[in-house]
Amino acid sequence: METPLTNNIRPDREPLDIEGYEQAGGYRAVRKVLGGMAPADVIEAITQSKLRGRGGAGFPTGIKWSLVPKDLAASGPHYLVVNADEMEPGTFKDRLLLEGDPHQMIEAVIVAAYAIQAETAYIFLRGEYFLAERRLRRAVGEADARGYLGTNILGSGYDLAVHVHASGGRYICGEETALLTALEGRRAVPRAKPPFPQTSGLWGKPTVVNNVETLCNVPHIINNGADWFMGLGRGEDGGTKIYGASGRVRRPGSWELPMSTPLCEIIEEHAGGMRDGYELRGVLPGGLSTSFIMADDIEVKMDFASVEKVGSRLGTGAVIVLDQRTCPIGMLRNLEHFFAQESCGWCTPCRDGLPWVERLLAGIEAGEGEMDDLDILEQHVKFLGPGRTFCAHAPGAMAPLASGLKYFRAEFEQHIHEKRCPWNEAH
Ligand code: L3W
Repeated sequence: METPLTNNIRPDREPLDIEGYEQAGGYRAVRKVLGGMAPADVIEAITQSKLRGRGGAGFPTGIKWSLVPKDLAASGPHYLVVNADEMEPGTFKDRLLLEGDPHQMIEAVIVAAYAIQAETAYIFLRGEYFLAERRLRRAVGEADARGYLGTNILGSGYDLAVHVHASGGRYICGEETALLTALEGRRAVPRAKPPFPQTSGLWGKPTVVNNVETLCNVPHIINNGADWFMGLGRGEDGGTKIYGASGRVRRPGSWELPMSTPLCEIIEEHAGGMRDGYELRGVLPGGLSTSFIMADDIEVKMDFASVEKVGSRLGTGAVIVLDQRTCPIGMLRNLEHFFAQESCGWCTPCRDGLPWVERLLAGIEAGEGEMDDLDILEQHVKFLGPGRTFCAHAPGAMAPLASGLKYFRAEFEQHIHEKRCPWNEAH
């Protein structure tokens, strides 16, 4: 069945060119900030708004910016890097923002770069986002020609150059320190944290790395204020969130909704519910590297704290739905294949552990597993978990597995005892 992809961020409704963007009120935040706000005032406004990172981790944006050293002469130059390397499976929120409203991105970059006193900014873009790249490059050129970029922007004395960099195309490039290493032209392996990029980032200099969606909130907070932003949410976290839904729902898509919109509302109202003949068993709430939430918790509010309370993470807010006609072991094998393939190979637990996990799952799915395999999988959950590897890649891969071993124990055992995949014939 054809399922039209839906979203309420419509590229055909937003102005792509600078004239249209300005007519719609665009670049007002740049004028306001460069017309009389000190960098510290901008950081304060973002801190007050309680904006939290929308890339998956939810770190407070104002705090991140405030960790950049203030004495530019001693610590400079500073850099702003937009993490637009959107490769989390099921996630396509940033693509919509970049393709649909490129000048909003450029305006956000100018405000954020000014706040942290950076005179160079990079947009590190997923290599396959060809349309976004074209539109961003055009927007940078238009902004430059209009005096929003370059030297002495709008007569303020502030200079900024923005570069669009297309990624070579590995998932690990989205990990912020690997991204910086890639941008420096080296093999994309993560770096140890601390030091965090805010003090030692690109070429060892203070650098802020922010996700696309996070930054796109910034001009609106500057224009409308922190209270307005806080009031947009339906819970403790302010603002909106671009949620998504994929799987056997009627209308897969992405929607900008108030932060804390309940999961059931996203699925029932926006994604149109499950397709005929399919029932929802559980979801991965925010991309692959989150833990399963089962149907019992379908009313959870989709914000950072509420999702943690039911044992998962908000992540990217891109909900991947598991239905009763899909083998959960097959789903886990498929997603661990992705993680194994995308390991950068730098640290041993991740490089060797993930392919081993994939092999065990493939064996169980094929009816060749043994009960001991479940213990070995549990051991991997421990040995590849938080604190055991160089970055969050392998721990991210273990989140769906750990919760899968908990919630789908009966299905694992059924595969092993019956020596076959029950889904192959029954569903
Ligand atoms: C200063 C501290 N800064 C943390 C900063 C840090 C970073 C941000 C978040 O991974 C997850 C990952 C993916 N002093 C700090 C500090 N920071 N502590 O805050 O840091 P962290 O380490 O919590 O997370 P991370 O390494 O950035 C993010 C998961 O998100 N994910 C993937 C999303 C993928 C996309 C995409 O493709 N667009 O968004 C989804 O869940 O697995 O676990 O800036 O420097 N003490």
